[in-house]
Amino acid sequence: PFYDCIVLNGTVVTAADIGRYDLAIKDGKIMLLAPAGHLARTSATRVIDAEGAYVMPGGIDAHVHLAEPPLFGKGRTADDYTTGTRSAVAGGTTTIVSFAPQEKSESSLLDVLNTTAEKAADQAYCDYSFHLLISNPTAQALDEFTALRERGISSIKIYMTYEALQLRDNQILDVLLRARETGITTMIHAENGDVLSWMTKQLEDRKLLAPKYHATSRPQILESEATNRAIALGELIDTPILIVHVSSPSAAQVIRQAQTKGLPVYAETCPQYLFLTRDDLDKPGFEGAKCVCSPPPRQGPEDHEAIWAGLKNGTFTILSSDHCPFIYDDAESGKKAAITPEFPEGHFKYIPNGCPGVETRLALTMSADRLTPQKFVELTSANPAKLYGLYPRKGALIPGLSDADLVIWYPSDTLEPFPITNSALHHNVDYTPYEARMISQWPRYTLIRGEVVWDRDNGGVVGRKGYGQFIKRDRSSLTNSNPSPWTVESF
Ligand code: DUC
Ligand code: ZN
Ligand code: ZN
Ligand code: ZN
Repeated sequence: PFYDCIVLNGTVVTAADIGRYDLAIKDGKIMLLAPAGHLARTSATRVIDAEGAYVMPGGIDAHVHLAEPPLFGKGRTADDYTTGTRSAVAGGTTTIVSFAPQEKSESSLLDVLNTTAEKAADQAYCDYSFHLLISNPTAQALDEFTALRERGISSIKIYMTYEALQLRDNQILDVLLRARETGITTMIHAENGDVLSWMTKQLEDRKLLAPKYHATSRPQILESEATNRAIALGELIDTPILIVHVSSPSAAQVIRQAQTKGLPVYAETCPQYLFLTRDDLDKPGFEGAKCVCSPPPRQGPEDHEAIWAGLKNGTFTILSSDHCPFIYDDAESGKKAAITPEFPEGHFKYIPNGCPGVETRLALTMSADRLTPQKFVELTSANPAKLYGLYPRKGALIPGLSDADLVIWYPSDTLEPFPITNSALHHNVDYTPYEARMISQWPRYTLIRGEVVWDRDNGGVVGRKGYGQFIKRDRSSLTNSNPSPWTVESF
């Protein structure tokens, strides 16, 4: 047969279009899109009948934490490159971008990149790249930005909070200027770390320590203030920034204002800000700890509505998982996160911040049925590919150019609504914050470079560890590529 695989009778969706097509794959690439009924079954070695279901470019999750040491000072991440990417493919995600975290004591970013690359080598089920997480922007670290670009790394993440990670405004400016010069996109965790410490002290003084006070310690204003400041610093340097994991309607509003001015400000949100609320942190004992993430889930339906609106109106560029589960009860160290001799009942400030979600991101969002299929692809695949320099190899279905990375869903109304259960997931975590939540869709097949790696009804995860490749990335294609030199005289 001429083709390796054909997908017949699909409702093929990209960020731009939707229509009934047959699709042909050869040598791991999309080779042809043809009107439905055009391709003979005998033309390919493997035939997949989509039966009218959506066929989309595979999910790209540009915010995933794997195999990280206890950088937040508490707990190590639960998933490594094997379990995290296995979970990804079972949820329809074909490429992840995870973090290569610099600790303050490490001066060379290239060393950090090499260490992380070793952790991922021959381990991954899906394709992957890294964002460099910068906690100590020394002269040496900044000088290495050019070398990072040559290694295919075109984005970095910085923090405005957490003692072990927080950069001061002058350090942020140093980073942004060098990022501008080297064509790097800077992701910013925008929460005011000093206000957060102060709020935490107020709660401690009143002995308010249960998990729900995690949310109290991080009110919306602390996010919108930092977001506003991050945008101001980015405007001063005139360089693109992305605000990660936006949870607050007030922060979304600040971002929208900046975008309306024409500033290159991008934003990400996550399912936990569409489906969880502060009440999920308020459960007996330390159960609520499972939904502690930062920023915290907000108050209720009005907050969720504002985030959905931001997804629809373009305020949010991407929808990522921020998959960041931790080992709470660590057999290796014998430590229980959140429990200390001083606070035997636990204390919210010792709960590691993050929850699992790489596997549930697409199914939860699809089942909510709030976005057009094209918008769904834009937010979960095409835009992350463009923003982080993977497009059109990833995030598109352009014959000859795009990898044959696909997520194929069930025909509508063929799955009875069913509950999410942790036992059906593939991560290395003993809970999901979405346990028992009803959904109506799940990826039926996931293909990466033409190979079926997930077949829900015949074998489940059928891909293999080590199949996933490191993908070199170009600069972002969402902004102009050649800014004029930055000078202080222009102010
Ligand atoms: N930020 C993240 O991006 N992930 C987990 C915790 C955090 O604060
Ligand atoms: Zn963060
Ligand atoms: Zn994160
Ligand atoms: Zn989280």
